[in-house]
Amino acid sequence: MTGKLAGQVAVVTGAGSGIGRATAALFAREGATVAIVDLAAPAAEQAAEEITGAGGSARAIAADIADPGQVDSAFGDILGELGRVDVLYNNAGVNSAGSVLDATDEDWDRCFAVNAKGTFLCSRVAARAMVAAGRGSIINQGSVAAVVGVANFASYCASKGAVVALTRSMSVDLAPRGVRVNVICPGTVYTPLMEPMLRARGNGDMAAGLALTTAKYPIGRLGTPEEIAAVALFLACDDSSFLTGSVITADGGMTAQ
Ligand code: 1HS
Repeated sequence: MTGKLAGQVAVVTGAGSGIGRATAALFAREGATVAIVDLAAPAAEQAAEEITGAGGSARAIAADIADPGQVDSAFGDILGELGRVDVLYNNAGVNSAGSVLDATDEDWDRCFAVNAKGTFLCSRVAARAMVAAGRGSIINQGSVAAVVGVANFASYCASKGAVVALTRSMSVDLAPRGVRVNVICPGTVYTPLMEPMLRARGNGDMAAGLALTTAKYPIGRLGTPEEIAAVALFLACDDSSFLTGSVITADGGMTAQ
């Protein structure tokens, strides 16, 4: 451990599984007290227990980040108990298969409610605390789907494009106030979130969907949660002190081709 986040408070949304869980564990190993925010209370509590069991500091908070009241309540608890928010990783998200021909209103609304509005709601309350402290780092979760067109993924692509645009806007608003805002655009990482997409791509065959997806990545494999967590740590700590408004693709070369 190098203590890159020693003494800091980090909020990670969607930290009950996948990239968020790996990032929360890494942030804790680097000295942060981590608020594990997740829709699923049992997953949040298990992630927090894993961190505290390993000697780290964590709190579990169940919240739907698409719900303004739940976001305000969650951050009220975090600020009330921990007194500050130094890092916010807006990792929580949903995806939904479907092209413009067959995606439903509900697909669109849910993708935007969680991916775009959830990022906005959490950023608004965290940024107010960070501005008051004169420093902070907000990391948003974009996607390669915000950079290139992904077939059969209309609502998700659009919502992640909104996250990239929001990141840029927030970065110019907050830079003079000492708060940096950047976005990671991961390629596919094999997590529970991705299984519906992989299975759909393989017409019900997960192995076929995985092969078709992996073929899109020049590096020859999908990413791991830990590889994205390492990028989040870079953006969270002062190693990235001159970065704000940056779009960091972490995609095994997928968008380079
Ligand atoms: C879910 C993640 O943001 C990546 S979007 C899917 C891109 S690809 O792997 O299907 O090319």
